[in-house]
Amino acid sequence: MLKPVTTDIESLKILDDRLRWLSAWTIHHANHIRTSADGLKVGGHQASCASMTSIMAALYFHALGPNDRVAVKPHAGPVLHAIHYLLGTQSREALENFRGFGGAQSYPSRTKDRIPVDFSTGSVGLGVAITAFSSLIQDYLTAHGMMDEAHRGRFVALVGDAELDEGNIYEALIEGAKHDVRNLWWIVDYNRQSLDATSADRMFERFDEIFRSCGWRVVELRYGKRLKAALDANPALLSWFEALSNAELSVLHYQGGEALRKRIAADLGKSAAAFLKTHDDPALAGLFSDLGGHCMESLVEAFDAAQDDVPTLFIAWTIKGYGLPFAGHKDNHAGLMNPTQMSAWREAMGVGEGREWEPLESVGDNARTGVEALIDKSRIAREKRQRAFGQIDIPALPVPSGEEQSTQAAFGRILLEIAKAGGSLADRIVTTSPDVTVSTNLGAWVNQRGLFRREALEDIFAKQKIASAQKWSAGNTGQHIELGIAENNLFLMLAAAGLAGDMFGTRLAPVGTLYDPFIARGLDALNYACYQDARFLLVSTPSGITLGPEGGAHQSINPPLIALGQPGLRHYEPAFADELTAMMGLAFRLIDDPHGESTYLRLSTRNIRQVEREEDSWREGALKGGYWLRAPAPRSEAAIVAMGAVMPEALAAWEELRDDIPGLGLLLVTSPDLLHRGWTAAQAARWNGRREPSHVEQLLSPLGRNAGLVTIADAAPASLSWIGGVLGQRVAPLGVERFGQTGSLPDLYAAYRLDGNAITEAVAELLLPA
Ligand SMILES: Cc1ncc(C[n+]2csc(CCOP(=O)(O)OP(=O)(O)O)c2C)c(N)n1
Ligand SMILES: [Mg+2]
Repeated sequence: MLKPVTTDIESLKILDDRLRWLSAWTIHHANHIRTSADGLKVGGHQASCASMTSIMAALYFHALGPNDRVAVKPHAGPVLHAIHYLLGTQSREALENFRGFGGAQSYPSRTKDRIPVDFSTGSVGLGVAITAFSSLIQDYLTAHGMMDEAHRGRFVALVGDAELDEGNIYEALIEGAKHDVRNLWWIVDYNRQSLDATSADRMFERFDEIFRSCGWRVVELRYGKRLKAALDANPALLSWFEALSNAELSVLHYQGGEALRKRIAADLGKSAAAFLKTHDDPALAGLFSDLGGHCMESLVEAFDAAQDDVPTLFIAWTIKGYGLPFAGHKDNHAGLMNPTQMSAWREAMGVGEGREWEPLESVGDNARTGVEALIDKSRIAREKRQRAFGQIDIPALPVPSGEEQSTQAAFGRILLEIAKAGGSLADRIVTTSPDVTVSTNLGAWVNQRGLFRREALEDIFAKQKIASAQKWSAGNTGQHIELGIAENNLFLMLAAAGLAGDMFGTRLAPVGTLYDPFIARGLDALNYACYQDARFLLVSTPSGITLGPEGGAHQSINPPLIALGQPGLRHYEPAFADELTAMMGLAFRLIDDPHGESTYLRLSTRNIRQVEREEDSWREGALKGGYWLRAPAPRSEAAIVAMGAVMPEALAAWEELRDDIPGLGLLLVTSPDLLHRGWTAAQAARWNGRREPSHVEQLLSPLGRNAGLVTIADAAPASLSWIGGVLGQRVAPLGVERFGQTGSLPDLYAAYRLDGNAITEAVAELLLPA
């Protein structure tokens, strides 16, 4: 083989140019060349891509190892596609269809893109933070002997500087520091521009302090080698440069060499005369564009120097739109080169007309061998990793005994029994909670299985023999990861643990608990977890105004509606402990099934009398979303439709009304979410010629066509009221629509119309002749 004529650095610079070209061209093609079916702007972010191509070239063609995983800044998605195009793992067809149906996705997507995407990104901040949790999960797996040490990797986040305003990053930073997180690189594309404007100067150097105080190494790449040498030789110029505000510097990048000359001459006068004499305008523009994040030597050196496992923040100074006509312009975030600009830039980049998609177009013969060698040597995964499923044996789970039980207490007891029994499921469960472990009944599980910490941590209270129901010693065999109160972190942890099968080849069964109202606090992170098809069980308790004395701030109202609209998450709200057992068994199976999903169990602290079962047919209905707790007579004119903790009221009302309304039914709903999904899926199937009625249609069909339904739930009434639309039956919806408050259950249920009287009145009204 011929020895490459170019050095690796030169080849990396060529790859940088190639990535800048291909990403910009992909976006240009989608906007200006592909025919538009709807006249809508397709969009894309040429400036955000150009800002990062040097960093990404240095990473993907030099620094990354085979086990490293990267969360790519969402707006640099086209650069990732261009990298895989050079590797031969992305097709031209997918790039030509960028942002089109079935084409390369606008923002990297684990599930939708055909190239391997380690983390989906899009909602800024979340992709950064999840890398910390994935690193913790890697530590967890290796500590538990579930992953080979040799397969450990580093977790890299490519971060936009404005992304650093997202609070969830700091929540993750703090949690990571508590857990002594390692093997993390967060690389900031410090172009000092956001979407709207240039970033606030006052944050300069603050980020360094914040990260350093959390134990991170901070590496600032402000200057490229050439610029550094020029400034070192000219202290006045250095001070001048460092005094420029973000906006001033951006303006100069945009205006170019002539403006730089004028400004330097005006500000520095004679002291800069010699310097200006030796630099013409293009040389000036080139020199001042040599920021650290565009200097291949500096990037490679910095990455090579950070080979230990200390978490590291790289602040790489860059220019948004580097090399493009709108470089540095504050409005360039969604800016697109017009066809004239593109054509001029094509020529400047040495790309022949009609040869725009040639991967190594413009790479001269001398350089080609070296460039190809680097592409071949790139150690990143080229294929999507196999998703691991079917790894956990799920035994029959026990039904806790007791005439009266709450679903929350039953949850704790079921987990305890799993812990005591041991086995495959018990070993794969990892629990986590944001400081509500004890109050959501995870305590008994933790006593059995311990807290996870890489370094052992003694329970000082236990050592001093101070009585406590909780044993909180921690070590690297523990199976509970305790989090501080940050619900974003809970969902990011569930996302990371729920992707263990995809990322590390070992499926975990993550169980996270929190109070139901605080789902809202972490909602975007929950959506993010589901978007990536992470698999977990979310247990949300207590819920509703049934929480009584805790009052309105803790009484959740709308989570069932959230669940109704959340893809990838199945909501169950059991009334009885045996239903809960069945649901937990299924939830674990769904975690470990390629066609499964995550489960959200909305539980309650209310002790309710358990029902006697004569046979087992309820179970199938309970898992499908509902069953008749009291069967209606054929063509019955009314039914009560109830969910969850208010079941005693529904049963009492049914007892009271059954004589007056013979054939009155009581439908117990366990999942409005599943019933609704089944209904719409059956409709869609009918359009395709299949005529299978959905579960909810089957449930409601024995009732009379004009039957009245009283729906009741300790939640927003819209959770159930839609049921009337299934067969066109009339509905009187009961539920909670105002904020809750403190009170006893009889007081609250009366005030919010969740009691037997409300049901009786509603049934009576429905049955009155119109
Ligand atoms: C949570 C969230 N809020 C808002 C947006 C819209 N948005 C996309 S990019 C962006 C600015 C990004 O600036 P920066 O992180 O500095 O990236 P770059 O300058 O490299 O494009 C905003 C506000 C988003 N994607 N996610
Ligand atoms: Mg920016």
